[in-house]
Amino acid sequence: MRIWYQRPRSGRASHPIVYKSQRITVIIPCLNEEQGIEKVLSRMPDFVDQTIVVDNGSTDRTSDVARSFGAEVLREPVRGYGRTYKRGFASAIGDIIITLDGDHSYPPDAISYLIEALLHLDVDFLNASRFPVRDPAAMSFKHKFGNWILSLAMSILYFRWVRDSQSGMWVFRRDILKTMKLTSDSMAFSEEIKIEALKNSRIRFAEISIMYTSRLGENKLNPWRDGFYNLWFLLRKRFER
Ligand SMILES: Nc1nc2c(ncn2[C@@H]2O[C@H](COP(=O)(O)OP(=O)(O)OP(=O)(O)O)[C@@H](O)[C@H]2O)c(=O)[nH]1
Ligand SMILES: [Mg+2]
Repeated sequence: MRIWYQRPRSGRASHPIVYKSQRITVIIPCLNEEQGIEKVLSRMPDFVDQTIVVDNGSTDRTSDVARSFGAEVLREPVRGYGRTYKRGFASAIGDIIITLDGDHSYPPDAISYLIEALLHLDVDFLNASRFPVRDPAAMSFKHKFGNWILSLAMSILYFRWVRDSQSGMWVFRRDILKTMKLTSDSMAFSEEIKIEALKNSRIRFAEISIMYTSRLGENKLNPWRDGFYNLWFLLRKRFER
């Protein structure tokens, strides 16, 4: 049974919202994403119970913009993508958590479709794959190639085909977090959470494609440094005792 309540345009719901008996939390890490976060939050579906924006020491208006849309803003002063997620997870109350970047490259409109898929496929962790990338401006050839290498490496090391090991959009049941050992504070967090899901036989994992588009605002990723570090992290995690 689906029960939706209306909520004011900005601000959190004034009544409890239940999406097929599941409370929904969206977590968005942000480092100077004032442009992107405005677009992302303006497209946030009404059935989302809790929207957490983790501001990783932004010097622009990211936090103000997020607050104006009624999001819960958490400040994480120590830099790092993984660091922001650990901070966000600690405050999440939803039964289902959805993540996406604050740069408006992942589609908020896909949230309902992804939750439906999680419930319908009866899985615990659903990875939203950016591939095939249909928007030619969304990802350079170099990034596609790097992503392909990293996903191939993860697939070989963990004996499981993963199309997009670096996707930043995941939908999962919050209770699986307590079974995970999440150590990375950096961009490698994205592959680490998938590895923790994949290697646990009690966590059902699936992947589904979404539309990925070009980001708003400035690039922060350092493709060579982050790419090689992520490859090193994969190997270290696979062979650690
Ligand atoms: N790179 C980076 N991103 C961070 C950090 N903290 C929070 N973020 C946010 O994490 C999300 C992912 O980072 P992006 O820089 O978009 O990484 P990406 O999606 O791999 O790279 P792009 O193709 O440039 O979008 C964005 O919303 C960032 O604002 C950090 O320390 N470094
Ligand atoms: Mg991004």
